[in-house]
Amino acid sequence: MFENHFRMQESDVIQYLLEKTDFFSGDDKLSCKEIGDGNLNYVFRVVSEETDKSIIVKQADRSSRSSKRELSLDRNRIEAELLIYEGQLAPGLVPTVYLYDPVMASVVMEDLSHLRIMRYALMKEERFPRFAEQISDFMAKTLANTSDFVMPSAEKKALTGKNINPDMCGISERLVYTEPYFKALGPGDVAEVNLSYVNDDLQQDEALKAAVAELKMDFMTKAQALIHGDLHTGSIFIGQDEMKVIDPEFAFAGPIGYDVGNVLANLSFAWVRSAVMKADGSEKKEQFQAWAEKAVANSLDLFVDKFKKIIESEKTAPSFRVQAFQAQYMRELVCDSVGVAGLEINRRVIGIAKVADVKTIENEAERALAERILMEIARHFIQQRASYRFGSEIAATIKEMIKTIKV
Ligand code: SR1
Ligand code: MG
Repeated sequence: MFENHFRMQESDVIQYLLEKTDFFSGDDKLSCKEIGDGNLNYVFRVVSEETDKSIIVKQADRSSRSSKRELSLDRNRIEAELLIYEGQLAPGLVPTVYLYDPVMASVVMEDLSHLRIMRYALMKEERFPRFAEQISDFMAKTLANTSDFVMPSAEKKALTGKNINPDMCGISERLVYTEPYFKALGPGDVAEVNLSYVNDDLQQDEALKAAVAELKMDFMTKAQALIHGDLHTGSIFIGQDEMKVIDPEFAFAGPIGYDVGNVLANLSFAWVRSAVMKADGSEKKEQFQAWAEKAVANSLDLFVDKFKKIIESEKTAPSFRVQAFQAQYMRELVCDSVGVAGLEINRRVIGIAKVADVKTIENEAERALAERILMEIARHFIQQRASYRFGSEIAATIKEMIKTIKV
C-alpha cells in the first residue's frame, strides 16, 4: 500500500506506522489526529490509548498545503537528514528521528507534545529563562561546526552540494527579499493607517531597497554554513527546562546571520505585541518585556561567544586563524544578523506569511501601532546594520521604537 507516494489520511497513518515501524504493537488501540498548522506539510500525531505512547508522522505532499504551488518532495529528505545531523551536532536540541521514508516523503519522529510551540507561549507572555543559552547553543554548534572554519574543505563542499534546496530558497527569496518591497498592498493587507506607509514610503525608499538587494545577494551566494533556514519561534518547541528545534526543511548552505536574525526578529514580535496590548494591571507584562529584552541581547551575545570558542578550539586552517580576519568576520556576522532581523520583521508584517503575534491583535489601533513599530525597527536594522556590535544595542533600538513611535 505504501509503495507509491500519496497524501495520507489519518486512518492510513495508523496502518503505515504498524507496517513500517515496531513503535506500537498490533494490539494497541491507536488514534490519529492531523495537527499541522504550517503552510507546507501534514503532521499527524498517533497515540496508543493503552500505553499513552505517542509519535509524530510528518508528510510532505507534491504541492504546498496553503498555496497549492508545486514543490519538490526533496524538502522532506533535507528535513529528515538535517534533523539527524543537527542531533549529532547539537545533542538533545532536536527531536529524535525514528524513520525517514523517501517513498511516502514522511519523517517519523519523537512527539514533543509535552512542550509548547514557542510562538504561542510567548503570545501569552510566558518567559523562558533558559532560552538564550539553549538557542545560542543550537546555533553555535550547528553553524560553527558546518562552517569552513571547522569543516574540511572537501567535506563542506559535499555538504553544500547535498543540501541544494532550490524550491525552498526560491520561497524565501520571493517572500522575504522581494514581495514586501515590490508588491503593492491592498486593503486588509496591513492596518488601514499603514497602507500608504508601505506603498508610498517604504516601497519607494530606494536606499532601503538597495540594502535589501545586498542582503538578498548574500542569501543567494554566501554559503557560510549549513543553516536551518526557518528558525522562527514556530519552529521551536519549548518548556521551562527543554528546548527543541524542528522543521529544518528550508536548510541549505547560506549566510549564518539568516538563522540568528530570524531568532532576533521573532523575539521582537512577542515583545512588541506585549508592549502595545493594553496592560491588565498585573506584573506579568513588565516581567515579560524585561525577559524579552534580555533574551534578544543574550541570544546574540552568547551565540557570538560560543561560535568564537568553537572556531578557536577546532582545527582551523592557518589563514582563518588570523585574529584580525576573525574579528572582521564576527563583525560582519553581527551586521548580517541585524539586517536579516529587519527583513524577517518586514516580511512577517507586510508579506503573505504574517505572524500570529501581530495578526491576532484584535484591537485595530493596537495592531496598527505594532505593525508600525515593527516596520520602523526593521528599517533601522536593515539600513543601520553595520553600526551594531552587541545584543544590548539591538534590544535598545526595539525599546526606543516602542517608546517613541506613534501612529
Ligand atoms: C509558503 S511557506 C510560508 C512560510 O512558512 C515557512 O515557515 C517559511 O517561513 C515560509 O516563508
Ligand atoms: Mg516550518
